[in-house]
Amino acid sequence: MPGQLYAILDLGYVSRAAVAATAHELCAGGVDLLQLRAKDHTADAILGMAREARPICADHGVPFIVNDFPEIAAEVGADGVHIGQDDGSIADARIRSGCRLIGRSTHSLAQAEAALDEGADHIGFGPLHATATKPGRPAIGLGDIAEAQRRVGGAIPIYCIGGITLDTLPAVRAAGAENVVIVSDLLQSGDIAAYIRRAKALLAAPEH
Ligand code: TZP
Ligand code: MG
Repeated sequence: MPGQLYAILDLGYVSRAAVAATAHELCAGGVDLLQLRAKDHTADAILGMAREARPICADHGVPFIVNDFPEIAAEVGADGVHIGQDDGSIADARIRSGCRLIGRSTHSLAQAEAALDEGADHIGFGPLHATATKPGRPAIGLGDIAEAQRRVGGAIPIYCIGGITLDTLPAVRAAGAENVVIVSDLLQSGDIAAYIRRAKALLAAPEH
């Protein structure tokens, strides 16, 4: 099966005014999931963006995930909410959001296994490489991807993340990754549709 491409519409790279158009480009281009992430915006502002992006994702059949805010996910009827290591339990996020998909960021094999045990529906695993999109978070490298796939990836999807580009993706795949999240390289590419085609071609190629 081809690996999945999870896009994050990150307001560090996309202006507020471009949220709807970018959501449309990402969905029409064929991403498999879309997350709204807006670290320096108020909950009210994020609710407004989520209201714009939500129906665009629905029109394209792309699951829509809200980062950090279970109540906003609930308010707009998102498919999912994504939480970090310090954002409370999966069960609590599920109750507060009412979402069918609860994702958790993980930064080690132990955290990946813990998220599975706790009932996460999918996980982010990384950052594989240091990245300006998540400053201050050390790179974990590619060495644990294959073991994470063995221990966790058979039960729930693992989305490898952090510094993935069209240039680094082949090595990430060769290290055993099935699915990836790409943020800055995709959003700054200048041609989202063409970028997605190239990324998905790499994800469809055999891993080894
Ligand atoms: N979590 C771990 S790395 C990361 C997040 C949200 C950011 C990945 O962004 P980029 O630009 O693809 O490195
Ligand atoms: Mg978070």
